Amino acid sequence: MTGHGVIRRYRDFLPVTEDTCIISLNEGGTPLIDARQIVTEMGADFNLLIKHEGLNPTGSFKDRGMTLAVTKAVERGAQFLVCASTGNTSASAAAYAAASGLTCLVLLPEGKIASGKMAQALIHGAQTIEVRGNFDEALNIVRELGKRDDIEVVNSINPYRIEGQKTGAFEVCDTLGTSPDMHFLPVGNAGNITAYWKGYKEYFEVGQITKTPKMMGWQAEGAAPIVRGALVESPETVATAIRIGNPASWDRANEAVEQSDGVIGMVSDEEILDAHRLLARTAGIFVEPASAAGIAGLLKYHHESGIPNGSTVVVTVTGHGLKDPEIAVENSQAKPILVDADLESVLSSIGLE
Ligand code: AN7
Repeated sequence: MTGHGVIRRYRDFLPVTEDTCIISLNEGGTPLIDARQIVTEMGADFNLLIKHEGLNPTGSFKDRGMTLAVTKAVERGAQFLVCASTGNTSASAAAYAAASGLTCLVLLPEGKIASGKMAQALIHGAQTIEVRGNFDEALNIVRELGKRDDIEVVNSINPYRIEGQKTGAFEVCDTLGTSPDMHFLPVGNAGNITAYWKGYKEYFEVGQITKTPKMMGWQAEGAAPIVRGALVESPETVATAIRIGNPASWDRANEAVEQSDGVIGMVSDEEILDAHRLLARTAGIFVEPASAAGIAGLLKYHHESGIPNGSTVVVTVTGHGLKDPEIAVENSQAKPILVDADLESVLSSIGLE
């Protein structure tokens, strides 16, 4: 491994040359955190490791693909970066655009972006447009904009996004020294499940690993087109990041699941919020609701089908909890206690004398 960021680290697997000017914010290198407390809580017996992608520079996994998409946009001389987003792609695009000097335009579904993500688009100076419609409608407009030569679309319909994101799988294998048995993750536009599976397959082909994991993808019940096998016109879920009714990588998500002998399932908002709280309370890991869908899927799958004892299971949590502070305050089901500024008041407020 040489240098920082996923392009330098994995350049042999990526479409760059010695002359490529790399736009990086030192993304990647995120930890794989042992979360055995959750396994104990489940009454199960397997190895659980959480790949905390919220610890990327803009707080989500999107940075892995954005570094390459923006690097390649600069290389070919594009002037504008454009994306539709439920919030994290736009946050990442805005930051990498700022670092590269390109102009960024983001199209967001009105009123459905977590406040932290909106703050990111605005502070990085992206032209921020709210569309009276949902993500799928915004993406359709972006596809049209992408027909112009001066515009680079940086949604995951841009193949470089998937290429960059596959480095998540490389890192998991490099850290474990092998492939996990199962890999759980949330599914929205289905770019990440596509990317992880591509990464595992490439590592298998070069002999870096001798087996590949079952890919276990999870959608929210109100936005589960792949599970239902039908487009969802008006997707709804508390996990706004995965509020998507017509995923761009739909077919490739199905392929990943079929080829890996995995599963694509769905979880309710209640299950997502329970997992969001569980992860924070039991493992000390704070994620946004969409990221908790993978954990909710893990609990559901174990309950219904059982995870074999001794398996190694990785769950990618995709975005940081601070992206969506309002949901966290609400879902904590707790409130601060207000007291007078003296010792007795503090002690008595927690039942001590
Ligand atoms: C935290 O930012 O689609 O299945 O526009 O932000 O690869 O789409 C975000 C998706 C999971 C789903 N977790 O990943 C966007 C966007 C978080 C996310 C997903 C998203 P994909």
